[in-house]
Amino acid sequence: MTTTEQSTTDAATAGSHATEIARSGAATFRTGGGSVDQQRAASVIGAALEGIRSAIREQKVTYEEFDAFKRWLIAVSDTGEWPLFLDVYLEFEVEKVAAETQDGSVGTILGPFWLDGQAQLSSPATLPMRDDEPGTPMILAGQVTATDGTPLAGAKVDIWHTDDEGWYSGFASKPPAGNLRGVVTCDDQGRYEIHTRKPAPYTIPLDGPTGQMTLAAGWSPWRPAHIHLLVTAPGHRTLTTQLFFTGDPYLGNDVASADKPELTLDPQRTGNGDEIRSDRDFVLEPEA
Ligand code: MBD
Ligand code: FE
Repeated sequence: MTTTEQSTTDAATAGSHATEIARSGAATFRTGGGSVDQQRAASVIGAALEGIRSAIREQKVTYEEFDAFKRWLIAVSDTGEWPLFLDVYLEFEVEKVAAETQDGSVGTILGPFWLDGQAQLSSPATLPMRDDEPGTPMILAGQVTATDGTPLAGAKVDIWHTDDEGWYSGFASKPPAGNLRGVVTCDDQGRYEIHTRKPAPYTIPLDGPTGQMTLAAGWSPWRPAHIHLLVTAPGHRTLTTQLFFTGDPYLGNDVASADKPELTLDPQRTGNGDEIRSDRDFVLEPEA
């Protein structure tokens, strides 16, 4: 994994990095498959194509529109926005299918901005941040247990989120590499405590084809502020989730359709300056 200093933050910069990560299969905690059964290929690909063909028939799509669609698909490739587009507009449906057979805490989509090789920390931990990191100081704490209630000693909480301006380190030029990202090992009772800054709502890049398509349709390009988490423990199924904030103006209108009522935090003031705190336990299902 290389994390180079980027001089600009445009759709193509973030997109090509996300494409590189997706292509490498770095997110191996969830990769699988490999062999494609012919019947499965025919039924899934056939259904997907038929969905598009029926849209063409029903909407009486013109050659001008078909040509614009081709150019748009080429732009998605040129800017490396396939991970962004797929994770914003389709991943939530895949996650719902996966959730049908997953017990334990409620999950949601991974998205395109997870990075491997981040700071390894022990609870209680403070995420890597700038000396003058802007935003409201926030503590997220809780316990990781198995579905039978057993505390999972040594569970890990991999956390990443935007800064107070909505930028992700590793994808935008402003925050330094590794900012507001880390993998926190829980204590011997599976407890974790993470000190960070409250993230801000986020718009997908508006200068790339995914954002342009979103604006062309008059849809909101915003995601509510959120904290991404991967909660892992040996012998247990990884929980991929996000946490949101009560009162966020974009809740219920997430461009990525990934917010769920069960995932909303209601942080309280701790009395230490303007610091806030939320407590959240996670339940992991034993691996099949
Ligand atoms: C994000 O920050 C995100 O989490 C998802 C899923 C898609 C686009 C941007
Ligand atoms: Fe995100």
